[in-house]
Amino acid sequence: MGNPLYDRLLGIHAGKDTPFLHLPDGQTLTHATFLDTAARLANTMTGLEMEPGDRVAVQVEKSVEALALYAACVQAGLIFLPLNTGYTTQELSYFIENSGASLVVCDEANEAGLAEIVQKNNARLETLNADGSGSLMRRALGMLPAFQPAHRSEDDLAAFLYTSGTTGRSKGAMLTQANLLSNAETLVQEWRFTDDDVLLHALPIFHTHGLFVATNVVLASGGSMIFLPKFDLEDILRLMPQATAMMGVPTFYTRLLSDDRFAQDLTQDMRLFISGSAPLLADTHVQFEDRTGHRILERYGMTETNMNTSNPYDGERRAGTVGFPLPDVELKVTDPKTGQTLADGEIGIIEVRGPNVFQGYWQMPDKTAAELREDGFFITGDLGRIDEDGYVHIVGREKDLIISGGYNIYPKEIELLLDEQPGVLESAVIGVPHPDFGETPIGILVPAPGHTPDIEAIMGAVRDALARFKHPRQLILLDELPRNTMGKVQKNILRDRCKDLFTKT
Ligand code: MLC
Ligand code: AMP
Repeated sequence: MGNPLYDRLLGIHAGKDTPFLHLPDGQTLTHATFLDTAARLANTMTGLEMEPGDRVAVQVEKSVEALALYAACVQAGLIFLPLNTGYTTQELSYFIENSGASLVVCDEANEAGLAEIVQKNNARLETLNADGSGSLMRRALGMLPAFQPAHRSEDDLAAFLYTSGTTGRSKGAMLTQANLLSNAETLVQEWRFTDDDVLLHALPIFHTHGLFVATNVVLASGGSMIFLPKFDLEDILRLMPQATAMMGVPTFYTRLLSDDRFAQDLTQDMRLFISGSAPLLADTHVQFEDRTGHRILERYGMTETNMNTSNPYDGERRAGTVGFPLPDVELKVTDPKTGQTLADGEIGIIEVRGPNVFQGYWQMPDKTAAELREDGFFITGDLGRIDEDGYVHIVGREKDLIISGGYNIYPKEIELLLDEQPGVLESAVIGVPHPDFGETPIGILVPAPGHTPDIEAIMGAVRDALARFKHPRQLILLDELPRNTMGKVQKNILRDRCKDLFTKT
């Protein structure tokens, strides 16, 4: 009997009074206390007749209990499905229905809105609030703080993470225990994490970065984390002297640099700053080194693959590159049309293969086949090249994707909504440079003949349907969209015209 993910990330800490979570109020929770909460939650869920392989959809604020819920799912063999707290009820309906989740956990404030859809899907609804209150923990407190982990193999699924697609439909990326475990253990080695490390954790825990990269690496190494509800500049400046490492999206670094109080004295006990999820501008890398003496280590990953590449810990961390493929990851650059491998230096699509690569999209064999080759290579949709020293450069994206502050936005999803608004003939959503979020979406609307679309009403429809981070920051009317001879909208022309909307000083 065994459960590798539990055994190697959680079980190794059983009964240990070593620190795991330092909270902003100064309180510290030990590994043992954390595992007690996880065991109580695992008992709660099995008591609710959840069985290994069942899905648990979770949309809750970041909290110790929310993290323990992930650990509980690992322990009980349940598939953890974390969801962005910004998603609207409309968006959640799709995830609940598509995943066939048997348990949905939400904040009490969203309970009424979700009740109908949960009932329609024969699921169960429990609540968990930011302060740990709610029906789930009420049940858990009456449970035993010990749980015999469910038997699981490395090939069993551990998590579904939904990621949008170019058609506008979200796809559930299926990740096994081996996918998560292999990557966490590789990263511990690559980034030299030990039980002396204290990670400043300000990322959300509903994505690969904050959940699997940050949390699993700390669990695998036996270190601890300063567990913050979100990125708050004041908290970060106050707590950095107590940390040894931080993982963040580029916005974390630009926000730190925008504050004069952020200087060398705050970073002298830090050994590592890691950036990923979106391109880090070479300029940010250089400014950061000038200010602190530290070179940010940039790495590259995806929901479907966990981490693929990393700049070296010891060697040169090269600005504007994402480093080398991780030791157990194969990476090639291929011709988008033929799929043939290109010579180093040539630009093409990045493909990756390794124990980190997911199993496919839940119940979407066609989409899986389109992106995951039979030989195991995953077609990332990122455009890149490998330079003469072996460093991987990401030079753009073949997929139509906008990354805002580390959150992915697929224009198609917004365009489908804009197209159906009164007075709109068609639309195009593009990403334009933004000083804080890196990129931000804007919408171009072509009015139907003889109509003037009501921009306020359209923004109202957007607000009802889509999470805040996906809202176009501006809607612009245009007589027609530029198209090439094949009739394809030339978004590059639109991007060029609008590139200074938010960055001109
Ligand atoms: C918040 N808002 C955003 C936003 N985050 N809008 C666009 N893009 C975002 N990323 C909204 C808020 O709802 C708010 O709306 C307004 O923008 C301003 O909020 P803020 O207070 O300035 O934002 P903040 O809460 O500080 O969040 C910004 C952030 C956060 C960058 C700190 O988004 C964040 O932690 N991002 C990390 C995302 C992440 O972990 N990605 C990893 C994906 S995994 P209003 O109503 O006030 O206007 C992956 C694989 C890999 O990509 O390689 O890692
Ligand atoms: P997600 O689907 O949210 O996991 O986002 C994955 C995408 O983020 C990748 O396909 C890349 O386009 C992008 N990404 C992640 N890390 C980096 C990085 N260091 N530089 C540039 N893009 C990145």
